[in-house]
Amino acid sequence: MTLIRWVLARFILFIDLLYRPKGTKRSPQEQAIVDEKASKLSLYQYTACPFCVKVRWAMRRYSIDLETRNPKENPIFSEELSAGGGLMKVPCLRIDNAEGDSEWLYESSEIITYLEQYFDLNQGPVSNTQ
Ligand SMILES: N[C@@H](CCC(=O)N[C@@H](CS)C(=O)NCC(=O)O)C(=O)O
Repeated sequence: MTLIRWVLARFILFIDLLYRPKGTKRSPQEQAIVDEKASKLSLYQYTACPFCVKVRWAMRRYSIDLETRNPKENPIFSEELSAGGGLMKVPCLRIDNAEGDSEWLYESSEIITYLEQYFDLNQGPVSNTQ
């Protein structure tokens, strides 16, 4: 079982490398807006989880540099995820707001949809209105 898991993890990492998308080119000013907005978000994820790879591909495709936190590698991240999000499940997007509270969003497809809306990715140049 451990061997199968190991092989599967290597396969996922290989596919991740092989099909990793190219990034979005922006002006330095536009990228700075994206980076500032990204600083309010962090992604709890595992390296070889296919759903996490899907979210990381979207981040890469859109050139969104989120902080990634691996609960398997850091017990603090593990505690944050289970206490804050309520589930020990990845991927999970943590959204920190101005009041110091956090929202926790599970489900890879919902995370990608959230990123597309938060960064206005389907509506041309990035704005800093959020
Ligand atoms: N439908 C979810 C699936 C996420 C999922 O199954 N993640 C696995 C890791 S690959 C996990 O965290 N499992 C632990 C659990 O479900 O408690 C998504 O698209 O994000």
